[in-house]
Amino acid sequence: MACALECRRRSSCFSFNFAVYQQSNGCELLREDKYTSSDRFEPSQFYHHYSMASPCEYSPCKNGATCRPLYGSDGFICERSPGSIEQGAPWIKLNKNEVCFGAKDDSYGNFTMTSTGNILTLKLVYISGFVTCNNKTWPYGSHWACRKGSSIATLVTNAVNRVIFPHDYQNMTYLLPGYHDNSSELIFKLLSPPLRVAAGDEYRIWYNEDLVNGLEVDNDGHTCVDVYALYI
Ligand SMILES: [Ca+2]
Ligand SMILES: [Ca+2]
Repeated sequence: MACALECRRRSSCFSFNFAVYQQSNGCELLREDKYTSSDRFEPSQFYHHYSMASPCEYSPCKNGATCRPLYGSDGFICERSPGSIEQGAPWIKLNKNEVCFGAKDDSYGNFTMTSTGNILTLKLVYISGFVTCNNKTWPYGSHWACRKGSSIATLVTNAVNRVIFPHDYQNMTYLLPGYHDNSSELIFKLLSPPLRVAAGDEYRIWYNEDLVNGLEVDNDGHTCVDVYALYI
């Protein structure tokens, strides 16, 4: 019906109300839906409420995370807290061979975007290896950080080494809620607005000290990963 088509055409429409009695003004397009405004979602005798179809109908999120629909890709994300992602779909794998990054001598790992569009976040899935910021200490090394128990030192930049993830990078290691130095994966916080990318664009995974040319002579190791993007 016309109201549904109108909502589908507009990226700002996430659901709509349709009047039960035609003497009122029919179609009301809404910028929110029952997932983003569940507190305001209540029965009405004057309107029927319609949502765009979404995987959130099937409650894919666990551990109390909130499901947010991604209508453009028929996907979803599970938010632990605003912007902090525990899970999402559909993840698009970007690399064919594993991507390895080192801790010194500008040994970043690179990958390219597979299609043009807007991405919300990236996921790095650990395969093998370790990195360390000090090879004199034992035991040393972790998947993503300086040493065991320290904050995350793994960054993603574009092809001219501007840091894209984390979005609030300040030339140092950082905390990523829900993840730690030896997590089996890292999902970066959501970008707002999403990042426009083109097929073939190069991006790089860097170790923080290697990017900023900090004290890297005593660094060591490589970490190898698979890289996934969440297109909106
Ligand atoms: Ca060092
Ligand atoms: Ca360097």
